[in-house]
Amino acid sequence: MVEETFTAPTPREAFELAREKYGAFSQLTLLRATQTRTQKGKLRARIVVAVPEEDYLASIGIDEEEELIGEIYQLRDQMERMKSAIQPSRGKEIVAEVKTLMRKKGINEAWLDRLIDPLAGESVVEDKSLLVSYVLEEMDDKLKVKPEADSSPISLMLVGPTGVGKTTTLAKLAARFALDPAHPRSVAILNLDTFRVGAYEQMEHYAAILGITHIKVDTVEGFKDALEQVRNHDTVLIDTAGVSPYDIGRLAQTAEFLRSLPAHTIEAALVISATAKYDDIVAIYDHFSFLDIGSVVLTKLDETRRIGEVLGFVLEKGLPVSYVSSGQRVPDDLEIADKEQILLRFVEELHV
Ligand SMILES: Nc1nc2c(ncn2[C@@H]2O[C@H](COP(=O)(O)OP(=O)(O)O)[C@@H](O)[C@H]2O)c(=O)[nH]1
Ligand SMILES: [Mg+2]
Repeated sequence: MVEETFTAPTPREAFELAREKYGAFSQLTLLRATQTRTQKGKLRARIVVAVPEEDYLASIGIDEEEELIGEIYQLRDQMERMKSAIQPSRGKEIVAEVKTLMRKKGINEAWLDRLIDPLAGESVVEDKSLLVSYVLEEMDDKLKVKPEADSSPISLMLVGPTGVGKTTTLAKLAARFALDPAHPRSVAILNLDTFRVGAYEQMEHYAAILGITHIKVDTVEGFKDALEQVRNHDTVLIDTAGVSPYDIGRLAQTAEFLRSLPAHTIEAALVISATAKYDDIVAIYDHFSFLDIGSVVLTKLDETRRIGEVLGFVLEKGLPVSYVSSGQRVPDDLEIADKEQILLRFVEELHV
């Protein structure tokens, strides 16, 4: 019950006011009645009536308010439902957009799918820049680079298709190691590239300038002998024939050389041109898969704007990058692979 006061000239009139307000069916109880006279001498009656609470609340419009609140809640529910109905497709759109962007920049589709698809329904797929950052962070996490051995012996064999820059890279590496002012190394080059006319003579000239050992090898026996001869060198660089992935004869001959390798002492580095397409890179990798590829050398970074294809490849295979080459100049255009630089370059490419 709520107590309410009514005033009128007489108590009866005051009660009638209460009746008027609450209607004939409301359980009104008269609690008190007082009669006063105004200063002008008029009679005033003041009564206090007990009003049932729901009638009182209804009279001050709480009903309407409740209704309104109810409606607001309903609207909110509706909006929530609409939002949750919209969100998955919004996520899907953003996922599609980011995948397209990354694929346009050369990143392998399967790698992206494996990375992004499990994120469905999470808030990261509702924001494009957030999702792009997520992909980049994952690249940063997964990209491996191979640090250069500082004092331990190095035996590196460069393999890869014709024309990717194996011989050029080998010449750069030879100079890098032989002329290192802090730790000059005793470098030997074993030259298995006996197919290309003039290749040996060219390297012989270069080796003479650097004052390093250079041995031509064209049989498996010769290879074993050569390895024996260079035992005292702390750096052995092996150049191989530019084996085209489709040239089985040469590949077999190289494989024969490779089978004669003392296990695990010579690292095979796969030389890949940054201009190559993802599928071609995979085909090349498969052709050299009889070798235990220890690292990847990226060449011709100066010839392309897209490093996404090679980046996608090393990410997919989990192969570390050891060196990057971005020009023909020997020995200048060669650097130890730097993760930040590779990723930074990819990020720059994302924006063009
Ligand atoms: N633009 C550019 N050209 C390169 C790079 N590395 C090698 N080359 C050139 O690619 C061509 C083939 O190089 P070569 O070392 O003979 O390749 P190989 O067949 O794998 O031994 C030569 O003209 C090189 O000068 C590079 O990083 N950038
Ligand atoms: Mg060559």
